[in-house]
Amino acid sequence: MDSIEITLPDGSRQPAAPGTRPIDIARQISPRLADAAVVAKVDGEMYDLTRPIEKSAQLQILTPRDPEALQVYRHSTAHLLAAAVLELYPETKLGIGPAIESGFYYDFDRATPFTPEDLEKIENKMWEIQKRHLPYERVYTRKEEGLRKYGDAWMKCELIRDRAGEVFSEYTLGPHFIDFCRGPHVPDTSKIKAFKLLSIAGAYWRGDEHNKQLQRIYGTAFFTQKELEDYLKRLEEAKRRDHRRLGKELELFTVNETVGAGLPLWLPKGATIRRLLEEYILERERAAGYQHVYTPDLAKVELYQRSGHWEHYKDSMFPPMDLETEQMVLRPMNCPHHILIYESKQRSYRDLPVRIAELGTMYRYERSGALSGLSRVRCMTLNDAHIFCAPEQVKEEFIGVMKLVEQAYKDLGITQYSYRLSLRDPADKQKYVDNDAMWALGERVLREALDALELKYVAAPGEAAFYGPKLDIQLADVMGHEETYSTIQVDFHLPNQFGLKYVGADGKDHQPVMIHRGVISTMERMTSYLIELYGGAFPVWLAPVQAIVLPITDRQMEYGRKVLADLQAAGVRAELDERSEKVNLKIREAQLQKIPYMLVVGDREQQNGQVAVRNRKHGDQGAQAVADFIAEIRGLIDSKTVSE
Ligand code: TSB
Ligand code: ZN
Repeated sequence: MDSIEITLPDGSRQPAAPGTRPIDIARQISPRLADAAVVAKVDGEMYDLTRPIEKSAQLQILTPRDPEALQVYRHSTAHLLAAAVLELYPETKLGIGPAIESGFYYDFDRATPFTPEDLEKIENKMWEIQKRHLPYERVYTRKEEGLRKYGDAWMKCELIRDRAGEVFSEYTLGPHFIDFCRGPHVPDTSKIKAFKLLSIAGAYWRGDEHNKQLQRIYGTAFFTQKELEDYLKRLEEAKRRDHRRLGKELELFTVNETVGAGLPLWLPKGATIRRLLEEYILERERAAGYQHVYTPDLAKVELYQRSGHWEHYKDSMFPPMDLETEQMVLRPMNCPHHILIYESKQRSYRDLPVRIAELGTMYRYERSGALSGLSRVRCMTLNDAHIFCAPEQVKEEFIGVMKLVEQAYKDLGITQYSYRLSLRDPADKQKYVDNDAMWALGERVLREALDALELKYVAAPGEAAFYGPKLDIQLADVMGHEETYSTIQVDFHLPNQFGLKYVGADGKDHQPVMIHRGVISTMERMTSYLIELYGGAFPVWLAPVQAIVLPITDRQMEYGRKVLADLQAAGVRAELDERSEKVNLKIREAQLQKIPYMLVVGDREQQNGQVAVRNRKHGDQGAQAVADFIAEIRGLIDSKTVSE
């Protein structure tokens, strides 16, 4: 064959010699494209720019504008990292080095632990190699030859042995570095312009704790220095706001290994915030016609066999406990208990909608690697409710829940959120109830409600609950990482499983529809979000300590106690710093605790029945009569003002 045909994304075709490389075609199109090119796609497969094309194919040249190009760029930087580590520490054995959402990592087996100083050295070495403009060259090796060549590089040998096929690809980087790798990569190291090594962590080979522990070096890379700097700034900000760090500093919660991972203990100040959230949402729900109940945290396995949790959700449940004659499980969800409450008496169409709500505690076996502070835990309390209604009431109920969500977000100061329509993955029969008509109906109902409210949303296949589609409200952290908070779910499955009924106007039995909904998510996850949103400086109404009285000397201690008593009598959460420390130190510490108001009292304030008000954000506010200050702070509390 003397000529092949290359088809470009615009549909144009051109003849080329076999062995033509994507970069050659890019050059023909324009020098600018060739310059910007990062990697190619040939017949949809990621492909090195310098890899010969041997048969007619579709060709696409990817530039920094394509998200997939960034992955290749980052993975190429991981190779650079591995090459630098081997130059500096030749005894190191290489594991794998993939791109990840936030950058890349490489796993190393080396007896001596890497130190932060090593990271700096490695980074400098990476720049040194980068300047050599070394090509990432794809070569092919036969299996047995590869095994011989990699010798004591045990992880690479394991990967090679696992590979199907006799021949595999590897990539060289200069005369001394070669890595068993599928590719592709950028054409040469001069393409790599901005990267940074970030941290060192332990990781098990192949993620299995029975395997050897390796050292993982994390880094990130961007196409431009500016993007890298922006990212590093956000990373700093994220560290500053990290709820796990603030949770410790502000004494909000703690995690104790003897209790277990993912089982946080709420300290008094964190518990205050939680109680406020709970009281807040219970009151809103009471006003919206919800009935609150209490149900136990566990039940017999049978209950979950009936609901379908056992079939579709078992992997996320704690294993059952054997009792004398029965098996009990910790509940992963509250729905079955609420269903039994609905079922506990006869319901007529006049009773609908029945809205059963509970701050329901549930237990999920989240994998240890996924756990994080309060945001992903194994024991959680959800602001949960199940609405049992007639089919024609679904839309109105949906709108009612949305109103609750909007009001709650306003009161909590949450302004940035997006909607996600979470659908099943029709191919996954294990994870989702198999009933096409039911899924289609649920999706239609949700889309109609979303359209009626004119909400913009993105559809996400594979994110539904096992029993039905849901509308999830997504909040992002400083790094742009999204999690689901509020959720509204339409369910035709559980009412059917439990044979739920109501007597219609026609005197006949009908089946209600169930709406599962959580307005402010779990207390754990919402608290983690609020800690980060406010960087620990909670709005006055949510602050665990709203004001602290700071006597200048022991002389004003008595007066300080009186001010404290007045504040507490007015329902203000206040403290008195009774230590014989300098007032400046007391102010500094109160400031670090992010207490909204510091009330300094000296002789003058005592004589005039005043306090010298200091705001954590705006500083000195001057002296004020105690009663005036109380009226002001009460105003902020009662109006749930979130700005300062
Ligand atoms: C809304 N049965 C429904 C309920 O009626 C239900 O449990 N839905 S859920 O599975 O989506 O969970 C509800 C919410 O709990 C999620 O939207 C999420 O905000 C929160 N959540 C889920 N898992 C965790 C976890 N591991 N840690 C903290 N919060 C979680
Ligand atoms: Zn539910």
